[in-house]
Amino acid sequence: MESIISTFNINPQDFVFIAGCTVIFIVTLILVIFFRDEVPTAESTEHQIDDSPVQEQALTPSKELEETEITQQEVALDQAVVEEVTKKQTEDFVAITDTQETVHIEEIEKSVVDNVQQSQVISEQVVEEIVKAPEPVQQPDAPAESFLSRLRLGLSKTRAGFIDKLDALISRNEINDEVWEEFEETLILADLGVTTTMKLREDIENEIERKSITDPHEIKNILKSKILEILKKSEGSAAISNNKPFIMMIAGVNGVGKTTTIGKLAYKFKCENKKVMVAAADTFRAAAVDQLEVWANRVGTEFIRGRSGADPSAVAFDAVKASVSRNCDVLIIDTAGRLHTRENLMDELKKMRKVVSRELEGAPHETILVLDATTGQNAVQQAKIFNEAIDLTGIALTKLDGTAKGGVIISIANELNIPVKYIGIGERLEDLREFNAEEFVEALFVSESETIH
Ligand SMILES: Nc1nc2c(ncn2[C@@H]2O[C@H](COP(=O)(O)OP(=O)(O)OP(=O)(O)O)[C@@H](O)[C@H]2O)c(=O)[nH]1
Ligand SMILES: [Mg+2]
Repeated sequence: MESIISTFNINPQDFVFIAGCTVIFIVTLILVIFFRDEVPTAESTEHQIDDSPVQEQALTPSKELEETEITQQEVALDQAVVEEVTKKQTEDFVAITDTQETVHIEEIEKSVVDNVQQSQVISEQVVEEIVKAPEPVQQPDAPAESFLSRLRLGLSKTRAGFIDKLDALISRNEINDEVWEEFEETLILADLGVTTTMKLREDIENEIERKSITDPHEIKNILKSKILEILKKSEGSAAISNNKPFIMMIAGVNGVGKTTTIGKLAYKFKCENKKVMVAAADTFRAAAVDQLEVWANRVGTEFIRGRSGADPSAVAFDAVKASVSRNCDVLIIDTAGRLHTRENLMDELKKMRKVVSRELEGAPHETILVLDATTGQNAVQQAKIFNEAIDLTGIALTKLDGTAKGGVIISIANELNIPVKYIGIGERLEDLREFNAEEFVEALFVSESETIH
């Protein structure tokens, strides 16, 4: 140290001062360098991840500043935009409110009604589709004569098994016990049933005795008038009432002809210029729904399709609503003939009837049971069971064309207090007829030579 002092010729006090300043400078320098390297910022870390050199970051603080300023400007801009938008929305809202206040009260009421009507139409859960009616079908211009000849033709099997046998019977010379036994047998084979057969025999025998008739041919004439008497009592009006929509529920065991009958009914109403809707509430079989849709398309009616497996009552409920909102004249509801669930068919039908009547007072206006004439006396049993469950208003007897058991209609009319409203005499659209006792009896008792025309 003395050599340094003597070499540079400075006094010792100046030397201590210079040395102290140098040490302080070096320590300060070391501290600055250490802290700058060892405590990096969050931004420098991000940039490291981005492979940007640390040194560059450390050497460009002005860039950070620039970015911060831009961000602050953006935030300020965003706030301005938000404020502007909010202001505009508020103005718009005030404008809309002002406009709404000036809208005429009737327009508001109309939109409310429209909304209610729309919401009334369907609940998407049960209804899969409502198909608008296609172009209407041509009205049939078939003359009345062709109907009668078709009825005669339709009843030809029953006539062969009933009237032809009767003709053989009355060709005897006298009326004796043998004739009466064969008479009973003929009527029972034609499916008039034991009760009705016995009643007819008793009534005719009494009349023959009272009038002292000996000619067996008279048996046929008296039988004809007695049958007409029975059928006349059962003849029900098929006319639809003023109720709009007129709602018909169609029931019956499987395969009797419900869906086909609905197709024919829809056609009949369509020909009367009615707006018709058909509803497929047999949701257990997809094929049943498709089958009804085919009929609806063929006839040109509105069609409401229930979702597969949906509650049939819910479909019926929606169908009623839809038919009201679409201003239909007639709604015809198809039902299942057999359920594939453990539910009881009668309970299901009762429920459906209740739901429909709750939705529209007085509905269903018709509860028609479809019976298959080929099942003979079984049809009478079915009618009794269905009537207990759902209060039938009428019967449609189908397939009279395909059976020798058409005599069942006389049994139905005699034993049940339910009017026969329709008869089915074939698979064509026009093969459903309003039941007319006189026409029926004439067609049944017509002689073979007359059926040719
Ligand atoms: N010959 C004839 N056949 C008929 C008549 N009515 C219906 N059918 C036929 O009877 C069969 C059954 O008719 P559907 O209408 O499917 O019977 P359904 O009662 O709806 O049957 P499910 O839906 O299975 O309960 C079909 O082949 C029809 O063509 C009729 O008056 N005469
Ligand atoms: Mg069916």
